[in-house]
Amino acid sequence: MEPVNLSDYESAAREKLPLEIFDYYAGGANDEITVQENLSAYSRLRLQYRVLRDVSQRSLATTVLDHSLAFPVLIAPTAFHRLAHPEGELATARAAAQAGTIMIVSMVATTPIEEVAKVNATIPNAPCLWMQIYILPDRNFTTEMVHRAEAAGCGALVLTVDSPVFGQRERDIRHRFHELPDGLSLANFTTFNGIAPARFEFKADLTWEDVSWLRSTTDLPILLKGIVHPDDACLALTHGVDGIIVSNHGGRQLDTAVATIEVLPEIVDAVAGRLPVLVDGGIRRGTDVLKALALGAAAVAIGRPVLWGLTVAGEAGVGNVLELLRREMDLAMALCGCSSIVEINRDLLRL
Ligand code: FNR
Ligand code: LAC
Repeated sequence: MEPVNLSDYESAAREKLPLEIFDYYAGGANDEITVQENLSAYSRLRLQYRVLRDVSQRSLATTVLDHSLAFPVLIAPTAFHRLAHPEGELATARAAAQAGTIMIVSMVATTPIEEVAKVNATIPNAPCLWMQIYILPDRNFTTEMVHRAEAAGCGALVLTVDSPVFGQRERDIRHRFHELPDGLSLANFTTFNGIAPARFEFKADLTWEDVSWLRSTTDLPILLKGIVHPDDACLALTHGVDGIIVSNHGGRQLDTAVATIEVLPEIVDAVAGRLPVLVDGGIRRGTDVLKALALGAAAVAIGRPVLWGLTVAGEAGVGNVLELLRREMDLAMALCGCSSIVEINRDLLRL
């Protein structure tokens, strides 16, 4: 049956993927309480909609850091797209560009950033890509990665800060799923311009000093991804950061971490409009997007649903996942009495 919502895509992907790959994508840390909580926190929120507001003409368009988006849903960085589909990140990039939104390309992609950028550039009026990075213990390699992202035309860097060490993914431990199958590689970690590849390892001594260092290496906007505490949001402000993504890595790092939508309001209040705040984790419905925007998010990002779409039908599958969410959001706006993104505010939520 044709999938009619994002959850149908998950079911279809579960049928199609080898179990260890499905579990790598779907799973999280330890008991996966945060994986669940990211979802259930949205279902606990209730919308108190408005009526009689002429919603015949609606626009979902918005801008984030001066980048225009057709609707406020970005693609969160996720690793290893070629585990889902042979075209991998290239299919995802085409779908994002066609939909008029930004793909945040993972540093641990199975396609080099240059090739993803080349595909993005073939689509008229495509928003630019953003590049997600981890700061590795090897700063030279990290600097090279930043320069490659700049040269490839990426519009921002997304520094993931929730991973000084790797979370305990028990599904992967059970399946002994620790290596990519033959033929796939961490494509950004091959020799480039004579620079030898670094080993992919997290930097356990990562601090705000690394953020300042990264700031000094580039003029690109930098967003910090993985913030859940308002005090860290305030520190981000004093370290020259340009945006925040409230995220707990989809519940894959610290289990029993707070649901992102629950802490979004306090982070929005802490930064008080000085930075755009985005949020990811558990967004599966148009009403979830509306709730996140109502609580002050400039935009949201989705991770796993993109992998399900990619698994089921490559570029078309990712495109349909985005389109289903866009249509649901458009419907939710109409039923809430909102004709444009700026009309979505906290009054819509019964807290
Ligand atoms: C991720 N995520 C992630 N984040 C990141 O900064 N770099 C990465 O390489 C990855 N890789 C990755 C792989 C897989 C399989 C998943 C599911 C997630 C986290 C991702 O960007 C995002 O924070 C969450 O996926 C958002 O939650 P949902 O939408 O999956 O619920
Ligand atoms: C993950 C890493 C790669 O969540 O970010 O699997």
